[in-house]
Amino acid sequence: MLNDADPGRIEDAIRKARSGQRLSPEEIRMLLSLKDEGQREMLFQSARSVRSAYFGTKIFFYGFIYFSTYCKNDCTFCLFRTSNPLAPRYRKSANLILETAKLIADSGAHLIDLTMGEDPAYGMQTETQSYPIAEIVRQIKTETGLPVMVSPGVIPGDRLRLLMDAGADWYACYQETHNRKLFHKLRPGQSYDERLSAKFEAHRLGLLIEEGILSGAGETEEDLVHSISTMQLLDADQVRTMTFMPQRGTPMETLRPDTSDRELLFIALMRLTFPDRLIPASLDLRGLDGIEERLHAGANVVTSVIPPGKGWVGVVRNDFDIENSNRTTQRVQRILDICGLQAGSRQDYLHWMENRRIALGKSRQGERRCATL
Ligand code: SAM
Ligand code: MD0
Ligand code: SF4
Repeated sequence: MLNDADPGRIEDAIRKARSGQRLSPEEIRMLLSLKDEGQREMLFQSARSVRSAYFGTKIFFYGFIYFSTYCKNDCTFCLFRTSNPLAPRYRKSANLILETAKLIADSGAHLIDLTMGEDPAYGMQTETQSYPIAEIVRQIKTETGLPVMVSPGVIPGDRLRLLMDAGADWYACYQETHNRKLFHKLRPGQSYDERLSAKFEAHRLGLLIEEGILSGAGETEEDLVHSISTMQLLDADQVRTMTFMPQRGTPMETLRPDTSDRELLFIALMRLTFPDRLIPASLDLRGLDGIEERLHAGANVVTSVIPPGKGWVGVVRNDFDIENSNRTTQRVQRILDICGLQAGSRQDYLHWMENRRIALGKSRQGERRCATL
């Protein structure tokens, strides 16, 4: 067993990661179990310098529009699970969605994240063969010109294509864990393989994908090692982790909330493992107060920007730091100033997306060439 308190081994592992070499499961476990403040800071400092090597001081903002909180699933960690009578339920009108998207765009955001529970009301309309989410994507794209991420849950390839044809750029669908047993505890009645292959399919179609896991929801360090390799297998364009927060009226309500220590270590580890990718710092966890430590750990996208006064909710801290305008780009800008960081331009973000698509195109050509061999 490697002695994780041995600074030499930590420096070796960090140096190895920075030179682009893959870390061994032991090294990942060692970095994930750092307790000593000085050693944690060594990891965070290297994550920040890797970030600046690829992104300079540029940070991106994602607006969040959770347009339907109805859901047919019963995830044990989620406030909006179908059998939770305490969940605030709504379906927002297309007009309010569009109005809010324009507000978010005018506030300097780089992308709109359109999220919903797996609400059957937004499924394919058989009689008209129309797909309501695609219509919303098309309108937002036309009105704001911003890149659009869709988080509709698990949907089949033909719907993914309809969303892409309507202008969607990203598909976000988090596995929560890559431990199948834990997955079925967190997402009872759902298929692990279906959820994972939806992301491979989205990539095959040409969408950018975001993978995500929960931290503090019962996973082991071994599970986190497996998550790193699964994220590498997916070649995910954006990777995230969110600290599990207990929700009223859910089976996991009484679990003791975890600190964000593990989330921060995992963010730094993802930065070392995926140096040129996007890694979120979500306002949906500890609000504005939680952003600095996540940027300090190597994140480079501030997500869950929500304008006040429109009755919108978040997913995790559904009504936290919204009506006081703390989830606005203006407030986040102050944190960037403190951290010596700055908001990237729209062009910077589009340029990153273009480069990513080119890289993906090349790797797909490589795969095809191998397949013919
Ligand atoms: N319904 C869609 C789905 O499940 O894919 C989109 C909803 S949104 C992406 C839900 C995400 O928020 C989950 O995948 C999970 O990662 C995160 N989340 C939900 N409840 C949470 C909680 N109590 N603590 C931390 N993260 C949570
Ligand atoms: C966030 N509240 O970015 C949002 C949400 C879903 N694609 C994102 C979890 O934290
Ligand atoms: Fe529904 Fe998504 Fe919540 Fe699961 S995480 S209950 S699919 S909204």
